[in-house]
Amino acid sequence: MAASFLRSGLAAGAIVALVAVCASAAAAAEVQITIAKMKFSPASTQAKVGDVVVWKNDDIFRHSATARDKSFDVDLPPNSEKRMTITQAGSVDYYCRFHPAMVGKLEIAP
Ligand SMILES: [Cu+2]
Repeated sequence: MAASFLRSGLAAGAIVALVAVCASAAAAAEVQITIAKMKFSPASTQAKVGDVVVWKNDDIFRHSATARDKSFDVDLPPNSEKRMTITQAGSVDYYCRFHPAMVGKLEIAP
């Protein structure tokens, strides 16, 4: 009796969680990628088409976020911030044109 009550309670909870996930999937989100001390952070970012990437350069150096597949090339002067709307799904490796050892990855869901 107690066990079946618990089980139905869990099922109801799972349905509520599923609805919440679907609702959030429909809305575009902002994902921030910060450059500090010559590093992209986070190094790997998950996003989806329609989301906006906010590139933020906290360094005193000029950087760029340049896609290896050339799908984007964002110039980032010192202490600047730029917004980029994602229009295409895929896995995109990017780097900094000025410091090629600086690398990151965007995993974009459709
Ligand atoms: Cu750089």
